[in-house]
Amino acid sequence: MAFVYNEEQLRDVSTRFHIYGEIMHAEACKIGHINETYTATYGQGGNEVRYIHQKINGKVFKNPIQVMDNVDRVTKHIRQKLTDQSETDVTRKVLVIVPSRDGKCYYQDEEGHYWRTFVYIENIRTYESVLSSKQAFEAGKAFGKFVYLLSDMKGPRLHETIPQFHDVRMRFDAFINALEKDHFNRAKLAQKEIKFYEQKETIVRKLEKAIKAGDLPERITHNDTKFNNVLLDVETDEEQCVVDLDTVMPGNVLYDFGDMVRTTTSPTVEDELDLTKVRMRMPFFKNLAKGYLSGTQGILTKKEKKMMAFSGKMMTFTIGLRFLTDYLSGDTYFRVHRPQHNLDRSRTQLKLIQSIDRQEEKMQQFVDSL
Ligand code: GN1
Ligand code: MG
Repeated sequence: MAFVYNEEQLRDVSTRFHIYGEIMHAEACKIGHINETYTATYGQGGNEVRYIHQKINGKVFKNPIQVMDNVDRVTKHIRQKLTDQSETDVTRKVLVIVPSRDGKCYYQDEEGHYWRTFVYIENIRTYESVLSSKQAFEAGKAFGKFVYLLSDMKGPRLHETIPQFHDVRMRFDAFINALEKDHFNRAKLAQKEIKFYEQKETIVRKLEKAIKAGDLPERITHNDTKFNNVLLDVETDEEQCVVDLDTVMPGNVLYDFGDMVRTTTSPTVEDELDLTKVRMRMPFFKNLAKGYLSGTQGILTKKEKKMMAFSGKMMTFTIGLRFLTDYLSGDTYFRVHRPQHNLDRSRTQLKLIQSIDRQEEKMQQFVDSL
């Protein structure tokens, strides 16, 4: 359910970070299914400045300190690389963590919840669905660059902030398990969807096979490359920065590219009710792929590229399956705003999978031609 905005609590949190001004007001951000996010305006030195405060969902992220350790390392690395390349406006191009009063990347409140603060990036916009194929290009470029910039990061392997996050076999088993239990007696309301997802187990097998064959090198990936996690400049519509770094961890590029196919090629939002509108549009896919390959600057292998069209289907399947599993399990994971919301979401993904199925060959042919 939607979270309740507690002004007093936020006021307290605001004093715990290394911010010089005083909080004036804050707004809860409704986007995102997991964490609680607030945009807070401060009076500071006679100016108004904004910060993002976020309460990390401790049920989803069991070890928030590890999450912040990853975010800290990754943002520092990218900042260093951008600075080395003499980029300007670096604080708009990578998130800046505002430390707590005791110099940590987070603050733990009396109830044990973890909070963090980022510098707010001004003059940007995010969208729930794409408005133009140029936006798809920009999203591809942004997340491609992200993987590229992190490809030479040294040091220990990043923490797996959610173990097996994109392990589609595990997700499939969890679905079967929820279905067998059917605790909420909802399976009867989702017969068609259940059948569809069951029959698509071939997707799971194909990915398993590629991983086993060593076709997909481990990379540092973002793992939540939804279009609304790209900040676009208000004036130019050009990508500035990617956000939501909680699931940055070891992965493979199919996770990142696939989730972009899911969120940048259909004109619809993720929970669109008019299913006739849901479809994978080729010009958007083409721009997305061009953007991604320009951002990754030649680091992708032939085998990775060979699976790019498939990745769209695979990730739409994975996320759709998770929505359906959550529906069957009583909506405990994704925040819902209406009954059957998760079922609706799984249905939208189903339509998109069907549309990708019809075009997959052509999509891949295009990638091959690049
Ligand atoms: C969640 O909260 P948000 O929207 O950034 C989820 C993603 C899903 C996405 C589906 C940690 O991300 O994996 O793809 O919802 N994040 C987590 O909209 O589970
Ligand atoms: Mg997220």
